[in-house]
Amino acid sequence: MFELPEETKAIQDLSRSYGLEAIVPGASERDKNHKFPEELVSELGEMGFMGMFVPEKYGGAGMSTLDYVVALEQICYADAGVGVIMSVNNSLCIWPILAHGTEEQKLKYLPELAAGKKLGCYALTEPEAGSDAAAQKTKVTTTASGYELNGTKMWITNGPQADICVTYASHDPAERHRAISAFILETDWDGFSVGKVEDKLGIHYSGTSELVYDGLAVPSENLLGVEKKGFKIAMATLDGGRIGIAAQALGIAQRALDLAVSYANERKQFGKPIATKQAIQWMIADMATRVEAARLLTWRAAVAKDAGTGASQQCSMAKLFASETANFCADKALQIHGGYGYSKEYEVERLFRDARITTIYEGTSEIQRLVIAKGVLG
Ligand code: COS
Repeated sequence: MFELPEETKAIQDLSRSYGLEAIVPGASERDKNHKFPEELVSELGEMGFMGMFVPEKYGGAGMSTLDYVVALEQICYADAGVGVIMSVNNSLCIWPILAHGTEEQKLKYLPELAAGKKLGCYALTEPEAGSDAAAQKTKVTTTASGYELNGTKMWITNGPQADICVTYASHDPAERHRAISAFILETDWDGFSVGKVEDKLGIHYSGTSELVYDGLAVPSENLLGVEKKGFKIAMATLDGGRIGIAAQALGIAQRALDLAVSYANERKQFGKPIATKQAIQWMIADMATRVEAARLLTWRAAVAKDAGTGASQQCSMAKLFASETANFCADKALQIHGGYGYSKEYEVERLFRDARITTIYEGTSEIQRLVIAKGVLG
């Protein structure tokens, strides 16, 4: 697929113009003051971008995964920190409720999440369960009215601000993935608290924190899916999340390329713009080629997900390649800017920091290679 459908192009235009007009201007300031962009999140909700593939019946925009990645790329082109807030809400909180929730759960939680009136997060990672996600130590016990959760999650994007949390806990850690259940939590319940808020290298104003469950009572109707089948929900959710991160990385990579091109055409050394030098041209050519390839992989994964054709491998390929491309392009863009690129006065410095997380969260590059190799080798 090389041409986007007309309706997807319209979403691309809308997200691009909104990103450039409303998001770009405050990006540097947000990076400095670490302030969560509440107003932007509300506006993204009003535009239908916080619940893009939620059907209209549940208050969403009823769009496709392709529409979602195209819009997310543009929002991240404007500012990847805003984009990840949108990505986590759509891919990691809304999607599992939509795919595995009961009708009551969908009616209760999706409309406000899709409207940007409530914010979602996804809490799987723990201090000792990072890449080894099945090593869950958060413990769930059954009670007369449902369940009780005890444990600590960490690196939770949107953790400090979230109202709704899709989380995971084990009935018996020795049973690894066979004993994990998924739950929908409301963060104002007794026994739920936000722990340490992380001070990060980049994407400063998207909150990242620990979440602590201390005798957290969860009613039985908030079990998501079937008891002890939560690990598959976690993995399938991450498949979709990885396409979102691919789109985020793509936005960063394209921005780095565009800034590098514009600087290379302006900056004169040895009496000519540096864009006339082959050393610079080769960097630009490599960046442009990788960006195009990353975009095609990302679009292909989105289409495969919509078609329900077991997209795990495509999602991992898109995430792996796009995130490595974001880092490559941010690095080269900084190099092309020379000393100026190392200064906070130039946007490429922020892109370099923001790009770094994309090869780590929602599965490291090493985990993506593992998933891809498993698909290839069988
Ligand atoms: N969709 C649905 N089910 C899946 C799946 C997917 N994408 N991937 C695996 N499963 C199922 C398997 O089919 C298997 O089911 P059965 O017991 O019925 O055979 C089960 O889940 C366990 O699979 P597997 O044995 O492959 O699990 P591992 O413990 O070896 O873990 C990896 C596999 C490493 C790929 C997984 O733990 C992972 O993705 N880790 C990274 C976690 C991550 O991305 N964390 C970031 C969190 S968000 S910041």
